[in-house]
Amino acid sequence: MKSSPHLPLLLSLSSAILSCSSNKDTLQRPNILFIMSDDHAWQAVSAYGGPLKDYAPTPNIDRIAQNGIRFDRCLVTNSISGPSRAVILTGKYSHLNGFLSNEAKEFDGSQQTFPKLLQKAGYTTAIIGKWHLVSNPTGFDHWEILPGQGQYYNPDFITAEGRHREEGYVTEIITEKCIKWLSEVKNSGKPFMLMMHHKAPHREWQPGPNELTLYKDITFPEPPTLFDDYSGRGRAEREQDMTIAKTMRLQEDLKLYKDPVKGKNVGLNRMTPEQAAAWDSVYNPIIRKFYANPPEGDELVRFKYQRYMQDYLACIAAVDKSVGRILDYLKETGLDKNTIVIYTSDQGFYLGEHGWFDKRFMFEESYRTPLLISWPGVTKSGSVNKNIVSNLDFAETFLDAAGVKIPSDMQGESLVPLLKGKKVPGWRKEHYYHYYEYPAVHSVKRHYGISTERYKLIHFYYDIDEWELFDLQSDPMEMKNVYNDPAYDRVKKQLHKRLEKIMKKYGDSDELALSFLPAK
Ligand code: SGN
Ligand code: CA
Repeated sequence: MKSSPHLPLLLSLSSAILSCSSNKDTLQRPNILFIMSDDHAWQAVSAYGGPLKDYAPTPNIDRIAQNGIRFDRCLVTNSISGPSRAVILTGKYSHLNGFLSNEAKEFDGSQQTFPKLLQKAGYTTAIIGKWHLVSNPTGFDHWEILPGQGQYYNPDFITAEGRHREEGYVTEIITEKCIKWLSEVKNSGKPFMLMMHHKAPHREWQPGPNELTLYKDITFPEPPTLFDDYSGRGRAEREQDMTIAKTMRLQEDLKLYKDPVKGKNVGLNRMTPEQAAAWDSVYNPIIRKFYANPPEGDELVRFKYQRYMQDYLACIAAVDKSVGRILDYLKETGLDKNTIVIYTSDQGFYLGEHGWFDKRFMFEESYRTPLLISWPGVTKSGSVNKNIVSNLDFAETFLDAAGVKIPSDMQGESLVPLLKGKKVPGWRKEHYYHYYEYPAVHSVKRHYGISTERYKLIHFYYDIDEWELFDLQSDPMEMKNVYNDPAYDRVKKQLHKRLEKIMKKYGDSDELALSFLPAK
């Protein structure tokens, strides 16, 4: 007997209806487009204002803020890629989801995640782009991921069928793949949840063919703490390995290969001859100029900062175009009317503040991540939210928006009431952080801590056992540890108590942290 051609559609519809509280809800459940880039500092999103906005605006990403809400204090629980992704998927802190650092063996894909729960509730789900969790994705009807960090030019992708290379620039390829997938599922009768995960603007900041010349002659404003000497703080700040001055490499990072003529330029081994020619036509003159009269000392740091910004921001320009392209697609197809769009990054990043690049520390530049959300008919255009929110909240937010029951073991809070513009009495007044990756690249020592609106108490435990306390009101750039200042005794005591309480709340403790370590 031949089955009806409509059978798959009917089946998926009925399963969606069964798993939801009412037929009406099912038909109106919103699509979710989650766009996440890698290492995109909020200082480099023009919707957040700040000095870079006039030099390197992000008009398309800003469209999400114009249509919806800009969250001004979205804090990550562990400022590093794999762990951040695991937290987003599970709605649980690293010590519970098991992916503590980028060096973790693999993400346990058998555990509960929000994509699985959405899938069960009738959503079609996909992830396209950076994954960084080693094991293959679970809970997705479709996945095409970059291996590890991925490559900028002619990247490899891993799918259920295996690994293959594609020609082109990674940001553009991911965008086209996402649009193709949307076009395939948009009439399926099911709501979708798509995670579009860009590799850019991750180190080594290789701009795409269409942005190579964008900022090459621009001089960007320097951050006031570019020449921070870390006085007034402890060993953790002094002993890291992430300064523009010492750590940033002239060749791989800044593309200043000494002998460009011999074809040693970055990425050449993956580039087509045409891509390499376009690359060299931009970089070779820069290289020649640099080695003809190489700057030294502070001037070299200034030069490196400018080169860094030129490439980093050019990578972001491609991400911004990607966001524009996908927003336009939603509009053209009418999907925009019922799609929640989220823009965020796996963490923040230093753009020369404290003399640094990279992330990891519980200081605002890397602890805070951009978060813009629009939800037609729900979010008020151009609104701003100043509550402490977190990537811990994403899973619950998406489940709540989809009308799916939130499991009691998830640890975040649904942002849906905030998206509706409600004042939520009793909203969290503090946030817990825990970073584990040490010894490792960039040498940022292990630490945990608590942040309130005004204060931050940080414990660099185990490796050095040092405490730091910052008053964000009198010291927004976090230049002075006041832990031993008697004027802060009362605050310090209170924060210690609150830290103890919040660790208990989330099931973390010194003992647990130490149990993850090899014996000393
Ligand atoms: C690579 C980078 C580091 C970066 C980590 C983690 N070095 O090792 O600078 O901190 O990734 O980044 S590179 O020379 O290979 O680019 S993360 O965003 O994936 O956590
Ligand atoms: Ca990252």
